[in-house]
Amino acid sequence: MNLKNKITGLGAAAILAFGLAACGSSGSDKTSGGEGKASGDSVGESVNYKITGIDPGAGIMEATERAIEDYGLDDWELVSGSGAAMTAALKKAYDKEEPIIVTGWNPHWKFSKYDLKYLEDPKGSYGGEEEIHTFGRLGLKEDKPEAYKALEQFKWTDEDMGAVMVDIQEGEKPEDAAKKWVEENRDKVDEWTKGVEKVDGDTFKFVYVAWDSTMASTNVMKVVLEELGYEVELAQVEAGPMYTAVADGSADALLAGWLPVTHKTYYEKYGDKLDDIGVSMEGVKIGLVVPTYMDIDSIEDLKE
Ligand code: PBE
Repeated sequence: MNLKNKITGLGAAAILAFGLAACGSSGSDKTSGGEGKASGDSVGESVNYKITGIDPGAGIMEATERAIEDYGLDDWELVSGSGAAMTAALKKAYDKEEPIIVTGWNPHWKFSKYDLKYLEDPKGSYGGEEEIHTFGRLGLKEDKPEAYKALEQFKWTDEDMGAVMVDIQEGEKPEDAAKKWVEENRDKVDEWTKGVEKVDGDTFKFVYVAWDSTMASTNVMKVVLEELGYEVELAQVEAGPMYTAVADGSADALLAGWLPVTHKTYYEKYGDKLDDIGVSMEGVKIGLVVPTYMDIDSIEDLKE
């Protein structure tokens, strides 16, 4: 344990090294792929008027439909899929230096692996800085006060979560990546569990969606609650069912409440049946993301 404590910060160093390595190789395909944007093509033509989205229930999909309206992108289509399909499409395009527009968010490992930029959003379709809220079922505080207190004290940074995400992306099992992070960041975990008594085999159920960011946070809190003596179950669902499960009490908590914009619709629908336990991260963001080799800066440029 002590030895592990000494290598705290390795995660951040790994991200940095990873990012640099990616930069070093990113130019290698410049001459071969390069269909990028033949001169004369509009951005729309170059990507077939497609924005590569994720799962239909994600808040970023709703925000993107709003952006398509706000910016009058009548010819454009938002293609749904999954977080994994989006990053696979991004990798494929990036390796050939071809144009692609994806729904993107921070924290996400893709920013340490590829050179990417957000398109400016002068109309504010995606809102601004967001927070990630932890939502519990009503009655959780009375039923499982120890877990509740740990969730209340759970707070970390983009960099913390990034370390877990990069390890998972590089092939570690989510639970192993989470365990490693917990062992290397005892000081932070101790803050979350400060004043929390251990329990003896009580159960706890998280619901989550397979978004890379949410898998990282959910697995880390699973490890933390297990160390406190809980038997923790993770149920992977779609975004809508994630909210209904906590609202109807069939799950104890979710860690992916992105507000004020991303999950506004879910919050309006289910907010009064949720306990807003706390904010685990500030300064997160959603938007449209493109590789920096693309010659556009703003969502407005998609109209041309
Ligand atoms: N995300 C990640 C989610 C929330 C967490 C931005 C992809 C979304 O609902 O859009």
